[in-house]
Amino acid sequence: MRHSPLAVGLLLANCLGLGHAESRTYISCDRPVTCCVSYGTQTVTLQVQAREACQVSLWAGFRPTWAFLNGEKAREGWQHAADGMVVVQAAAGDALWEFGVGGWPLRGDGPPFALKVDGKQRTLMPTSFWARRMEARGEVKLPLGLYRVTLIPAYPIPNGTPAPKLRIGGQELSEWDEVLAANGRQGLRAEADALLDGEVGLQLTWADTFTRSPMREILLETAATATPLAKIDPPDLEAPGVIIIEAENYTREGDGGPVQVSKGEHADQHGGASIFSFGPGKGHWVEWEFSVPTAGKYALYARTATQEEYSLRSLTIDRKPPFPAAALLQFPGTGGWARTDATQWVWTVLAGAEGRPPLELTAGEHRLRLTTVGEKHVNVDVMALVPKG
Ligand SMILES: [Ca+2]
Repeated sequence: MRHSPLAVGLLLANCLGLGHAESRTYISCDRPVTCCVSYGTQTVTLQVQAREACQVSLWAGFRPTWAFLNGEKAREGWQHAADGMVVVQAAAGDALWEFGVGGWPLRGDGPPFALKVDGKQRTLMPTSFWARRMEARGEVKLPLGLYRVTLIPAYPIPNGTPAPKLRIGGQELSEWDEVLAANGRQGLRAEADALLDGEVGLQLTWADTFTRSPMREILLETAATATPLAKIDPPDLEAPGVIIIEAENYTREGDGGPVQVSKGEHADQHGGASIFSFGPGKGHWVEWEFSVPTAGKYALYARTATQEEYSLRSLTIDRKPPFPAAALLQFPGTGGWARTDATQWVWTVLAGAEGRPPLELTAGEHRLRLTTVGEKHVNVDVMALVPKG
């Protein structure tokens, strides 16, 4: 933090000043008055509660180049005495004085900046400035997907400046990596992609004192758009060459869990069991090892149930996405968890249909992994690899 204010709260009962060990007077006044002083880096804030007009002398430690009184520029009513001392003519009542060095800080409305999605401007974000904070708000409509978020400052941000915070779609991003963005500008990229859907509200707050607006634009870049999986008729599991992967026979899991194995607690389970508690931990993955007797192309089917509106998973085969859409597969909501109602188990096809390529598998051992994206559960009963002619 650039500002680590030393807050000095004091009640001055009389005309006495408050000093310290080196006999410096921090603050003094000619009438009984209540004051609170806080020191930042090259800023000083003085709150005064005075019953009558009075004169307050304050040690700032610098010669101020600007002052605000109650948020308004104050060119009068104060003066720099000498040696970092500032003398304020305080009126009766409450007052907030701020002093600092450098250009006049922005207050009130500032210039709006652009919010771009995949290079196209979608909206303008109006800005507002306070003593130690700027804020910008906006809204944009987006398809369900993962988005890379980059803030493009208007000028190089000095070292030691606190990090901005961006609330976007209910998530708060506050960890940033410095990157060279696609538009050739230095940017701050969120460490994690944001999962966004529908009307997405944005609120950027930046806790610092700004003499000019620090923001040029916010860039959202689509990392993956969700691919909805359609509910389909069950595949023929008895057909020649079909490889069955029972969900309950998973090999390992990580970054969340543990998944629970249901042995008869759910309706009509293939193989007598299924898994539940898959998710909601972000990034929770489950992996299955399976053996392919004959090399070839295979469609991949899954039987799942979820009471959620939908549930997102990424798919990898041997730790790699087999095709781009595998980064964000959207399992459909099925109306329940299939605890008692077997119709809540629904088949979908992940690969080898609906425009997605089949899996090309060599003979031998392979690993299939599903990783939670977002925070929604899905129950999995069984998966099937069906040879594609
Ligand atoms: Ca099963």
